[in-house]
Amino acid sequence: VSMRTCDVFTERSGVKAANAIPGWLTVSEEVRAALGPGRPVVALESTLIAHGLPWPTNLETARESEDAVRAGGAVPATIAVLNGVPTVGLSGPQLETLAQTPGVRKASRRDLGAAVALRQAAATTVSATMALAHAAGVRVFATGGLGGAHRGDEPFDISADLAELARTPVLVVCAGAKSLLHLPRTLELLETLGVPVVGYRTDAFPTFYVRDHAPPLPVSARVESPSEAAELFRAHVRMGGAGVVLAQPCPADVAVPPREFMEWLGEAEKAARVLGISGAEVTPFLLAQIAEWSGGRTLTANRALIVANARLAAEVAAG
Ligand code: PSU
Ligand code: MN
Repeated sequence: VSMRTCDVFTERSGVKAANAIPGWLTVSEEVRAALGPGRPVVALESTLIAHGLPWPTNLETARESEDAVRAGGAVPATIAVLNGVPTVGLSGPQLETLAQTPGVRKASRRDLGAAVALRQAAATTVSATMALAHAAGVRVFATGGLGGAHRGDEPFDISADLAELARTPVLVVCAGAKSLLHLPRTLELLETLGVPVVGYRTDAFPTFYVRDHAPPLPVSARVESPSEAAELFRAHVRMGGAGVVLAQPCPADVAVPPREFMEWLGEAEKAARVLGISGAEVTPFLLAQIAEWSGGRTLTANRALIVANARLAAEVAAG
């Protein structure tokens, strides 16, 4: 099976027809029409819409990302669970509803079955989006920043994104991992899990909307072009590997200076402790607090990097 699905990415042969899509998965007409003949498709996630960014920046970012994918020569496929139905390729109105509805579940990989059985709406994280993209035969996925190992030892918290990268052959284009994490630990875990961390025109692992981590963190490989990235991914999967991280630095003009960021993060972590925030709520809470304290600067950067990643992902998928 994995050899076959791999063909979608390697050849435009039409080997994998749309009818290989499982019955439990709803795939939009447009995405189906692209997947059939093997035209490039880029998956986009929905947690950053429902939980990562506030209204109306969330909807604007989602639309701009889809536009960026099209401009890069691919078809966008935003992924979520709608009333218990895993869906690849949200329509405009579906996207808008997701962006506006409060209380949508945040689903990582383990929550997908519950969302289906309980007929819930769920926004998918990187891990759940990878799982559904893979089921549809979509090989390339763009997001903002990966989850990873959180700072401190208590509460213990490691994102399901890392485990999913270890098992699911999807290329994840991102701005590295979120700057609010324990980044050296996150990178060590990715190595342990056999996940290549590839810098796009950089030797230093990008850290979300903060560009410069001191000291610089190493990537496991560097590529200079979308086609090199695609070739590395194909080689990795051919030899039995699964997920690959393609990390592109945040656009320099909007990146947040590290010193200021660390102050905001310290305050946000304090607030999280006082309020007893834990589990899946931690990341959205910290992002929202930091956005507030930064006067919206982190939102500008977050949006810009998501759109830039969508564009790059399209070029890789089309390449
Ligand atoms: N990128 C962003 N904003 C986000 C996310 C990514 O720019 O909110 C989301 C992704 O869905 C990622 C999740 O999987 O944050 C990580 O959540 P957690 O730390 O709970 O695993
Ligand atoms: Mn967690």
